[in-house]
Amino acid sequence: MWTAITREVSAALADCELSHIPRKAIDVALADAQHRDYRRALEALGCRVLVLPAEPALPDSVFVEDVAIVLDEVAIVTRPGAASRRDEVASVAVALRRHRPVLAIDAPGTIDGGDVLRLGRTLYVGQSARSNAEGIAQLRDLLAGFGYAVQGVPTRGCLHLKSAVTQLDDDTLLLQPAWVERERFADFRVIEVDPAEPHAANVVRIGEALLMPASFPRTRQRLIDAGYKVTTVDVSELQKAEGAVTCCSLVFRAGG
Ligand code: CIR
Repeated sequence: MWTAITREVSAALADCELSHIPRKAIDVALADAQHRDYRRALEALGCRVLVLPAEPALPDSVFVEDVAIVLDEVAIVTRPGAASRRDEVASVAVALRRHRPVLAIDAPGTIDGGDVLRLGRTLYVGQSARSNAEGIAQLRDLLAGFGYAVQGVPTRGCLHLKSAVTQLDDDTLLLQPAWVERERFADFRVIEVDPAEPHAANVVRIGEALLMPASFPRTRQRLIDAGYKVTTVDVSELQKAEGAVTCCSLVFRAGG
């Protein structure tokens, strides 16, 4: 059974961190409605969706992906690169402790979960403005005993590694070649985003199904043509906060 931890949109979402896109007015009520649709989409794909209450004082707290890495054996709560986001961690750690032993990244290490792409027993971690060498080294040490390798990957021009590359199936990645070198993933088949849709590489994979933003029809068509089953959800207001679809949930296997 798939479980997805999510958190309701903060009323302060408009005060979010922004790194690579200009600030635009965000309709928080619409963001809230879109987040509900996102949760319904996850349910339709077979997830049991847990919803943490909104954190009114933490603008980016809807983006729960960044505060934890959840593996089959263990969860790691991160120390987010943006100081404004560090108070998001504690409540997610409480929720995770019901499902996994929980370990933590400590200062001066930083990691954003959006930088962590697990492919089999290797965790690729974006060497971004949010995830530093100390955080990556700590993650490597924490996971060595569980049989996971941790490998840093340079990124450029994007917020997180998973802005640039996500997994479509065990052998295939969806990738934005302007933001990460394709050669870093030489063992994988790669489908590139449509050049007109630079932000389209971020998709949620639940088993055989994919969930992606509605705003990338060309890339979606590439995936459909390649035989994937693709569901879309309108996340325009969350995209204005530099979020997309993976960032709004922590998906893992739990319970029977
Ligand atoms: C931030 O800059 O931290 C938020 N405004 C957006 C975080 C999106 N997270 C993600 O894609 N994993």
